[in-house]
Amino acid sequence: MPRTLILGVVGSDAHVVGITILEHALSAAGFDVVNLGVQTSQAEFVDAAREHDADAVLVSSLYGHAAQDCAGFHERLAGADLDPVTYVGGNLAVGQDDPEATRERFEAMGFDRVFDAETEPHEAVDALRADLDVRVTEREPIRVEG
Ligand code: B12
Repeated sequence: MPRTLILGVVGSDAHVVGITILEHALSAAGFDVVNLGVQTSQAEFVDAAREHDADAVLVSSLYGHAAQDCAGFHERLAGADLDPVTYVGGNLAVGQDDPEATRERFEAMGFDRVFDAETEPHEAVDALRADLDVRVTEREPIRVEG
């Protein structure tokens, strides 16, 4: 069964390039990706997670206001009786922040994993495969008869 992911940029943030690249990488890796695009509200993430019975919700934020935009997000998911794996990634704080402090802050908010702006798409793919217990099967070599 393919795993279903909800992906979007939260709040008023309009940076679209990162999630577009992530969408392609995750789809190519075999996930069903619902890309909500930019300027997505918490309510839209939660509605999509419910509608698609999502296994994971991936929140992106680049403009530095992720903490405000994500406040209460997990309470909202719990209120809808949903408990997907949640990731947040991008440029999560304003300016030159301490990456470790930022990670701890977002983990304390309930995110299962926190990714910085240096994240390569394959890192998200690897983390999801581990967290969602996706087994990658080697393809059988193509045999040519005769
Ligand atoms: C292009 C750009 C814009 C464009 C966006 C065009 C568009 N529609 O996408 C425009 C000009 C509109 C813009 C506007 C603004 N921008 Co701008 N922008 C950038 C810029 C130069 C590149 C972003 C980008 O496309 N990167 C390429 C992609 C591939 O990388 P990425 O977005 O980082 O995504 C990767 C990773 O972060 C990660 N990732 C991202 N999200 C997630 C989520 C998960 C779950 C995971 C696993 C991984 C992950 O994976 C992605 C793929 O590898 C960055 C600086 C920079 N070099 O990053 C500033 C930058 C993000 N912008 C910034 C700012 C401040 C703004 C504005 C607020 C400026 C202003 N005062 O108006 C506005 C905000 C407008 C808005 N409402 O969003 C700041 C943010 C500062 C901060 N966080 O402290 C930056 C860092 C520039 C800077 N150094 O100051 N911006």
